[in-house]
Amino acid sequence: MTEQLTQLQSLDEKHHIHPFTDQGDLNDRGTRVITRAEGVYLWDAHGHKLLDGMAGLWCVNVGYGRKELAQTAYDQMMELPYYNSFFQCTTPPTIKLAEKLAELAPEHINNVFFTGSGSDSNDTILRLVRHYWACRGEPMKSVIISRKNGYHGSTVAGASLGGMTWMHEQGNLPIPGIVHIDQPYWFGEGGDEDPNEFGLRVARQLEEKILDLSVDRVAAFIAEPIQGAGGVIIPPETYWPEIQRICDKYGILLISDEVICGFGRTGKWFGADYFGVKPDFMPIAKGLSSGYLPIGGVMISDRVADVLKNDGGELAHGYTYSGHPAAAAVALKNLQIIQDEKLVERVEQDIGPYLQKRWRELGDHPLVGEVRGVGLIGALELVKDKAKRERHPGNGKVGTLCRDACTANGLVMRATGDTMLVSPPLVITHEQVDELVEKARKALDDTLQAIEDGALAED
Ligand code: PXG
Repeated sequence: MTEQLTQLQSLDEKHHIHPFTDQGDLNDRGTRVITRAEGVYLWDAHGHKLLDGMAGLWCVNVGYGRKELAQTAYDQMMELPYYNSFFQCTTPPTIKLAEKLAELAPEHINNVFFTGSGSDSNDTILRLVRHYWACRGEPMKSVIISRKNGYHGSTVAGASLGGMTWMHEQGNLPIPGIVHIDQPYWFGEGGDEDPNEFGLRVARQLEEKILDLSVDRVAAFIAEPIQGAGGVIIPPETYWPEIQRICDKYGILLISDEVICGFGRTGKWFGADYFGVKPDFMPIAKGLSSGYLPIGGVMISDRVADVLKNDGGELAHGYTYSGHPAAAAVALKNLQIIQDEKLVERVEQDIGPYLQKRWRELGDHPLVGEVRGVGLIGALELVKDKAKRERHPGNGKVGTLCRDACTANGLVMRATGDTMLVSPPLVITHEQVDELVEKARKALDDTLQAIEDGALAED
């Protein structure tokens, strides 16, 4: 395999531009080629086994190696591999998936527009939100308020709605009509304020921004129930109820980005259910098909769908792969597995509490300044001084050290700056949670040792 691997790495270097990757750095190290997977484990081309603490990219909810999903794709491709949902057509699995999603979503949400990914979903939402207000005779209502350090995808609207300034720097973003308020990140930005007071204060920035811009210009507010890529940021308890109050008071649409939180991650079907909020739009993707085939969607509340369906005329929007039959059939089967195996209930009542209990034990490690999590999602803040919540020098260097130590110890964990993140498949067992936590602790020890050996010295 080594010779074959060297050849693959050289071809990769020549021909493949990777997403979210420093290509020079990658080529120096050589691409890690993942060759197979089963359950919660991955194997790379060297034959190294890794516990996938990230479920791919927060998406392989039912775990790897599900033969039923492969069989469903095969059967659907033999029957009808492709047809579209344009021009008064569609396919049976597309319709059945729409019905299933309406059953699973909160009661007031009964319609879906299909896309190919989470980014497509947020681009779609930007257009639908503005179209909705135009249909209501208020075309001036077009500004969408979003949050700094939010992640809503990588396309033009997705990256603009997102609040990652380092992404905005490439491609002249954000586009006009999108403004950002602060995130509810108490550990990083709350200072000495009580977390609940901090939560209220940052939520009220929404109200200030609406009044500042004038209500007649504001169309919607978008946020992830729990920020994922930004660092598993779980808002204080006071935050979401206040956001809901403000959206209700000013009649602006609420968009709950469920691309990560959806399909069981928090122990509820959707993050909106977990926080008890009532969104008008929910972008979905990832866990919808557990990543077996690419598919996304926009779930739409009845009050918005009624306007779009009755007063919207022809919808001038759609993708070749909107409602793709093979992807829809696989998504439907995936949802069936989640229901049959009671994976959402399992996250709420069994494996979620167990992961949270074991994960919190890492709080006693000298490097860890905060441990937090909900359901099967967790974060560790790596710090120099716990009491002061002070970071190590190097701007994310400790996170990178720890991530590499995890990989060396057979665990995939993601680092956002100096915040370590996990989001394992929903099927992870108790023994595998023990393995995850033990490997994470070993990686923390190795990271601390590296710091003591001078790994940050040049900073
Ligand atoms: N919304 C949210 C909340 C997401 O997390 C998207 C939209 C975009 O989805 P697509 O399918 O277009 O990627 C996402 C995606 C990371 C990472 O490193 C996170 C995502 C994607 C890639 C990497 O944490 N989230």
